[in-house]
Amino acid sequence: MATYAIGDIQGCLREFDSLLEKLNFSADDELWLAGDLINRGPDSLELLRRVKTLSGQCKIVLGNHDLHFLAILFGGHSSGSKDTFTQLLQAPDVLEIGHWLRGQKLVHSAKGHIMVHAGIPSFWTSAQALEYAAEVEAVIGWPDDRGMQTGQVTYNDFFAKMYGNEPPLWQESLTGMDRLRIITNYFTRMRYVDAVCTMNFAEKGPLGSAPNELMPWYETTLGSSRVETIVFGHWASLDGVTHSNKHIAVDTGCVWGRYLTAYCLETGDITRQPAHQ
Ligand SMILES: [Mn+2]
Repeated sequence: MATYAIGDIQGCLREFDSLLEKLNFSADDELWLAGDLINRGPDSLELLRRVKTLSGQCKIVLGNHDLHFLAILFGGHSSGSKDTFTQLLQAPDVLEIGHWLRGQKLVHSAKGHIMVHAGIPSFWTSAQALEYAAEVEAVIGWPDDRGMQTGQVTYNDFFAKMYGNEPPLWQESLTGMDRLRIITNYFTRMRYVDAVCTMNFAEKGPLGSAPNELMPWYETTLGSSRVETIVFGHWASLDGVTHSNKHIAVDTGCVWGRYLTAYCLETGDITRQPAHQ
């Protein structure tokens, strides 16, 4: 039995199938998907249908592109010019897929590893990260649209109001949408931060390309005594390199013509599937 974490698939169904074949993926194995299952690539609809059939042996955390689709479906937003959601949004089973997708997690922890789409600020312990993730998961995954209880944010409210870069720095006293938004942004959008983990959303480039006062989120050490290895996606320009064996970057830009990457939790082995043309 093996556990494979796979980075941002972004609708690259053919490469996903080829990678599973290369891994000899079987019914005994487990799949961890680090978010951004869809968008930009060609087959978001069929990819989600495929992953849904694998649900029983699959752990999924949501990425910013997955949330963007849910914000279109449930929050009244529109597709942007680079989005490739047309087929998905017109599918007869789009609502069923959407409700299933919003029931997925933001953070998953097991087997000495924590999986998240973008990252975890170093001032949160792993237990805190799971706790704060659960606050958002409870809202977006709530079974009906009446909200958790009177006065609280419903999943429709959340998806309507989730966009924005504010606030960029965590405070425990935050409440309501500001609190839900910053938790979501840390887990699904963070790349570069300053020394106290204030998020910078403008810099997206490879290491060394940002101003000196910024660093990758995983290089801040504020209070960090984390024992788990963090598996994350979202940052294709890292090309899988973090220079830290406690931080495994699995987005290697398949949708940009590079690779789809699988990391084996038990052995640390990396398997790569080049993008089909
Ligand atoms: Mn992403």
